[in-house]
Amino acid sequence: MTPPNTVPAANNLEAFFMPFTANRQFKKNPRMLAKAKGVHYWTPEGRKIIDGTAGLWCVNAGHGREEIKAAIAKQLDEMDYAPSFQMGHPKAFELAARHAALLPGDLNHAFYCNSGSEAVDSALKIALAYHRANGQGTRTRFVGRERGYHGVGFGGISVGGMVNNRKWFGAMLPGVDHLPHTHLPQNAFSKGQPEQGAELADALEGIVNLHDASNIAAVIVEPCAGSTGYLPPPKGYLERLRQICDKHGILLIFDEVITGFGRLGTSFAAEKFGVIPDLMTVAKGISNATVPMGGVFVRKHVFDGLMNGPESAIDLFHGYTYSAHPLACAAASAVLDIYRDENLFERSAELSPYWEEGVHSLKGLPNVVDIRNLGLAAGIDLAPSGPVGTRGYAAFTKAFDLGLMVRQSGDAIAMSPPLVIEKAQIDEIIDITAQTIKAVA
Ligand code: PXG
Repeated sequence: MTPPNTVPAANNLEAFFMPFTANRQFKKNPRMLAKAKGVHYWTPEGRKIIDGTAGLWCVNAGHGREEIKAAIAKQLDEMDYAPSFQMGHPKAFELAARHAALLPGDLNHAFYCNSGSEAVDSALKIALAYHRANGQGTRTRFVGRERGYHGVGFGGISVGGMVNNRKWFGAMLPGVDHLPHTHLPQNAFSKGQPEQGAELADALEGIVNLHDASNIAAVIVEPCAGSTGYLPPPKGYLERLRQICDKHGILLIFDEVITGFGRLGTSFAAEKFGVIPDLMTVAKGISNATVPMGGVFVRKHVFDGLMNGPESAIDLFHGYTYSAHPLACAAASAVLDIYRDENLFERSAELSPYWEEGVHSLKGLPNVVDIRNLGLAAGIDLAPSGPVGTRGYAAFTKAFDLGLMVRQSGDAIAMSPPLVIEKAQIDEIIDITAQTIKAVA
């Protein structure tokens, strides 16, 4: 008898329950990717697609990097897996020291996990534990922001601000408030950071007045919101948020899952804006998406605050089987070499003006109602053509047909190419985007 797992099923798309996908629609007309190298994907039929989004904002150093492949293979030969609970392996400590050296300010301790969602839930838990360990156990509330995306764990959707990611799932964390989002119509077509809106941070004072600071643990924001169409922070906004948090002893968490590792032309958004959060969540570019990895970077006072108990007591009752997985650590270390040796963060900064000029050249095309950019990423809002997302989806599929990968969020499209992109390839992305926008008019 043939064992069931040897039955060929190469063309059966049914069994895979696809995430964040219209499963039935996709399976009728699939968009498959079979190969990737540099800034390109290829479909199984051999059609070449330029990767305008670095996968899902994660392949910052480009696809198929031999150095990362070699590092993972070497690690796999030496040791496939080692636990990180009450024991360790050298690569984890080496990686954490390298991250600490790269991070701004005194963000000098690294907790590792496997995704951005885990990073966010870990950061929220570290914030709670920190306050409790410091005699402020009443600080249990969180503040997120409308249009924020912090992954899909229950913590992340509770502080997140995307209605579709929340409305299906009923019970969430109790005690969460949201700041207003920063997407203001008067800032339309701003190049880089918009002028208006720093005062939106003051809404935090209102939340403090409502609950009292003694009940609030932390505020979490993306320094530049990614998933809801790319929303750069208004000038002065993050600085003001930092000030208000300091005034009230509230921890500030920057979710840098997208902005970390070079997207804004600096190591992290914290460096770009000169605003140091108490905790920072990362994923994606940390391993160039080769092996899943996420992390929470914490400042000295937060780490020290959790070291108050007896030396023999576990400091934080939290962690994952795959925290600091050796393959992820090997990959992440090799990625840091590439970022350094190829100056990719500087490269991202140098290319940003060219990118800015390119994306803003799309102004005036049919239905383009806003264009935003910062670093090597951009969001373009299209006027709706019916139910929300209809034109956005049409643009996403049209771009794919024309050989370009973009991301869609409602009727916005977002782009974030690998940092190794060449100017001529930026031209190609802009050209196909223009054709796409005209085609969906
Ligand atoms: N925080 C932020 C800021 C993110 O952008 C997560 C947390 C969650 O990471 P994981 O690894 O759990 O997915 C993210 C993820 C898109 C898109 O198209 C964005 C993400 C994921 C998938 C698609 O905008 N961001």
